[in-house]
Amino acid sequence: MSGGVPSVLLLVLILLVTNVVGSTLPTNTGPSLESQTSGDTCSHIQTRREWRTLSALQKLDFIRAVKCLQLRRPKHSSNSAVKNVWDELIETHIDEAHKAHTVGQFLPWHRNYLRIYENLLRESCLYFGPLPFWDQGIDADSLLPFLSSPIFHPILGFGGDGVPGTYALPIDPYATDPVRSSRLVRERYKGCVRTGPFASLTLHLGPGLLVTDHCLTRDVAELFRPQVTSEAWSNALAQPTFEKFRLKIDNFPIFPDVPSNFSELMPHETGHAIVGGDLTNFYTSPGDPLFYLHHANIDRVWWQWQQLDLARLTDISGPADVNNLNGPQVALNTVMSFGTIAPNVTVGEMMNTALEPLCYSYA
Ligand SMILES: *[C@@H]1O[C@H](CO)[C@@H](O)[C@H](O)[C@H]1NC(C)=O
Ligand SMILES: *[C@@H]1O[C@H](CO)[C@@H](O)[C@H](O)[C@H]1NC(C)=O
Ligand SMILES: [Cu+2]
Repeated sequence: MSGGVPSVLLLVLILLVTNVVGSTLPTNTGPSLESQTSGDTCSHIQTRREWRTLSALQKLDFIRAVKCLQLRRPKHSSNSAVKNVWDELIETHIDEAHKAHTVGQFLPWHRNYLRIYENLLRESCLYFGPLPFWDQGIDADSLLPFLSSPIFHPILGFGGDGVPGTYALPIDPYATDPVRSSRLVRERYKGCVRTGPFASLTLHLGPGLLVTDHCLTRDVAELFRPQVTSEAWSNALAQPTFEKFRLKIDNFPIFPDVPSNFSELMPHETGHAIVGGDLTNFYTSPGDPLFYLHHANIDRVWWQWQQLDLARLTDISGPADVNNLNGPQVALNTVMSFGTIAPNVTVGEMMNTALEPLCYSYA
């Protein structure tokens, strides 16, 4: 290893320099998100990988790029609280939250949200490695505590738990208002993350609909381990229809039915719940960089389920409107929106990852 150290240091230096130089450039310098026609064959397929299969250099380069996004100016947001493109991604998730959860377009919406994120990493921060996912089943199946997972590593991961006593959750003046509530699960904001690359991250939106400058918070919890074991994910994969599949992945409780007993939660919510803090918030969960690794895993399981029978590449269902769960169903031509950060797409464009505009698979 000793012979490799100087070149490792050199590469880290180059990465740091590109980061600093790059941060003075305008945000959108790369090719347009929409340069290809949906449904076209891909000229290149990117493979997404589990975090622990990345090399140390790939991990460091990914973390560099994530930190770079936290310095890039917003693309089009006119909200003065939005200081950078990281905040603008969060703003998009806040604004679209009611149209993207507990509904049939939950999986396709998040598939495009990940694509937007990946494109930003590539175009604005020159990250060309694999988009990583976090297979929580590996950690949940093991006998070790979650905090010993490589995902929480202080250098080659995303830092550790919240530190008690370092964060005071603000009061939500609308806590019981079904529309304006920030949906804060108060006992899950243990404290600020004080280790790792995001120890000094300042989030400018949230938690929830509150607008406060705050640290990244967590409260890593073992309690929900059984709901993210590989068995829990396999149970979803065994479902015969999209309708059954999506309900085995995500069955987000409708406000105000936030359960005190989380044992009924599905793997999607549980992935949020095991990390705690910002990641538990309905609106502002993308403040924690782990959001994207968790959602890439959800997307991977949908991809796996689709691979089992190619007829599933057009199987979509579920209510289109969270306020009318017995109303119209989502369809391939349902349009989904992404705030100021990217153009609309249809559900149909998000079905086959082997075609434009997606062009990826999972290892
Ligand atoms: C939560 O619910 C499950 C089953 O519904 C039950 O087995 C468990 O004891 C409950 N836990 C608590 C803390 O109430
Ligand atoms: C995007 O879709 C939304 C509906 O989800 C619609 O209100 C909006 O006008 C669309 N925007 C564009 C530019 O087509
Ligand atoms: Cu979401």
